Amino acid sequence: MSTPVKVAVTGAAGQIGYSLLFRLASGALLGPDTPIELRLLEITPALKALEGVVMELDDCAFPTLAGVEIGDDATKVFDGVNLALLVGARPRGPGMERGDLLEANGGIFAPQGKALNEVAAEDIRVTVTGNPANTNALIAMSNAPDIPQSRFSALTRLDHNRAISQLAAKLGVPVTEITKMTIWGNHSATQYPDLFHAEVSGRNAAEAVGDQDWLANTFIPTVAKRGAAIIEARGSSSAASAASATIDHARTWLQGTPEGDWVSMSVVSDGSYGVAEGLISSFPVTVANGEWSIVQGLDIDDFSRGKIDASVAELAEEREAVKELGLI
Ligand code: NAX
Repeated sequence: MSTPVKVAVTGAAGQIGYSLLFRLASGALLGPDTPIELRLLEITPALKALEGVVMELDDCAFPTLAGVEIGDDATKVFDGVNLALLVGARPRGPGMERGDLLEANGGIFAPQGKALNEVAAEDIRVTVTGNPANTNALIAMSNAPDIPQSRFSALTRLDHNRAISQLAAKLGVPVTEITKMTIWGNHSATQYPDLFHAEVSGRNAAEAVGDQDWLANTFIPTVAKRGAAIIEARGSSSAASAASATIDHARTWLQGTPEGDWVSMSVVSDGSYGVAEGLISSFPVTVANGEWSIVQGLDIDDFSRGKIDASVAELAEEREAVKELGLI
């Protein structure tokens, strides 16, 4: 077996963590031949619960799990990590305004960005799942000046997977027939799941659906509000699906996209498709040799333009707010 890959998970005692850790440890990310070392960060009051989770990890006797370290000090936990999955975040509490939420999360993601900058491995890759994911990733990136900006990303793969699943169900085809799905913009209710570039068995998805009303008034809101629908049904937010998407995202980043397909990743904008430079926004991306590239040259019609602009405007507002708070 090769040298273990060191993977940090924050918020490891939370709901998503409870699903994510077991899949990571069992080889779902790196495969059966690469050992993984887990570095788990929690806040002090959650460390005891995390010890219980580690007992369960031990009890699984996963052949690929080379070690587990836990702690509440980011500079110790992140030391030498190759991949950081930043899941722990401050949820919006009752009466909390957006500014309060951004400030509370700034208090988490600014120091975590600094710690990664100081102690992570040279090849560090960072994925932010904790909400507001795009702006939290922007805060972490801005506080890690020595790490290339391309190593920061936020999770829109869950939205991407939801869009694939909804489209496949509508057309009665297996999910494997759907390619080139794109989520544009922010991981929020303003996100834009785009069927105009997606394909079903190689055919344009919007044409295959042939129902603009379904596309605009059912598909887009169903995908964008799926998180709320799950809370309504389950009584708590998506956890196993979010963990699964976090693994899909990281696996694609490490292993690449297949020929003729792409995925949705929130990455730093270079100005492509009119998305202001420096925002962390969701784009169609291909990945090769561990590096992502934004798919270029897609035609954006007026309908899509309006949707992308609205979501990007929200990201720009969030950036202004965290700038004013001195977080970036
Ligand atoms: P939980 O509240 O169950 O767990 C969060 C954990 O983070 C807690 O154990 C808490 O102690 C820990 N934590 C808080 N501050 C921390 C810090 N400074 N360092 C380390 N750990 C810290 O939430 P869970 O359901 O696991 O969701 C985690 C995050 O994912 C939330 O922000 C949630 O909104 C977000 N989600 C993002 C999704 C996406 O697609 N990007 C979808 C699912 C999910 O809603």
